[in-house]
Amino acid sequence: MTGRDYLADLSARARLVDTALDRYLPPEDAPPAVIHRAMRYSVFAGGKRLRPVLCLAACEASGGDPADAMPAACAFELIHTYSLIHDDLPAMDNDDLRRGRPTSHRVFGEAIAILAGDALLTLGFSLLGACVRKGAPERPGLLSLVEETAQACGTAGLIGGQVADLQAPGRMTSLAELEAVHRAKTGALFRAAVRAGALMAGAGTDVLETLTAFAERFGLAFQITDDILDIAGDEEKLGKPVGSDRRNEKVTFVSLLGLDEARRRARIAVETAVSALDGFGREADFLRRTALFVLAREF
Ligand code: GRG
Repeated sequence: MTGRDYLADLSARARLVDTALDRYLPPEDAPPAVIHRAMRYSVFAGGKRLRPVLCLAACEASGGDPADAMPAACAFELIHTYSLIHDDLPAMDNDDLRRGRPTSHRVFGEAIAILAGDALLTLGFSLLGACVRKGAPERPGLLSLVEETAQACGTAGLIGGQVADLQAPGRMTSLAELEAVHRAKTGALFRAAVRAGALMAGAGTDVLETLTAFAERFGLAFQITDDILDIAGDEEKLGKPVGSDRRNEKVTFVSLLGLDEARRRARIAVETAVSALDGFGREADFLRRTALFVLAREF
């Protein structure tokens, strides 16, 4: 399968996610309309939908029906979009462009942008709660879904990583420190999304652990390539300005290791992620191909 075939497959899966997101988000004209417009503006501004498609693919790899995992998959996209809106705020990165469009606070003002992020996070957890209510009687492993996802979003995950990043933009000097920040800031949500897909399929401990190992290496590879794209990427394809890490004096995998070594580490992380899936057959092909896509991605 060529890279172009993979992109067509990714985009078909992303379209299914978009259709479901459209169903779960309140209509734009439902009062109070401005918040619903803001939520939809950021969710439908584009985005690769990697977290939801990984959630669905993990469900498929675990022998489940991906359609069952769709509400959980959408929850991860909503939570991810919340984190992007808040990350762009003047009090955080103060960015003007996201997903090729003006950021939420530039269009709706800061107060509505904050509330739109909050509302997406809340809606995400509401969808996860519904998954547990419906699925847990048959799949008791699902009982941990909300708790696990809350941990991935909290001070040991997204928020903790963001705080460390804000406090120490130029102070992190070791690779171990940088990896720990990104395990929390970027990796935790990928990990939780993949585990959620497996839990929705009723996966046992072995499958869950294997997919967790995949997700952790995937998350690392994704962050390294994100740092590489910030130096060597194309602004138009990325939908945001390049060079912002250097301008903000951020320590990145590229600033610590150089471009060649960062590329080598990304390749190793992807190879390790793919080998974690050795015990799976064709049902894990989309996970494997998504890991390979991360190495080649231009956006
Ligand atoms: C809780 C405010 C708050 C922040 C949490 C996730 C995060 C920390 C901030 C978002 C900004 C950022 C650069 C995060 C690193 C992860 C990352 C590379 C996000 C971009 O993910 P993609 O490329 O985005 O999947 P699309 O737009 O394709 O969905």
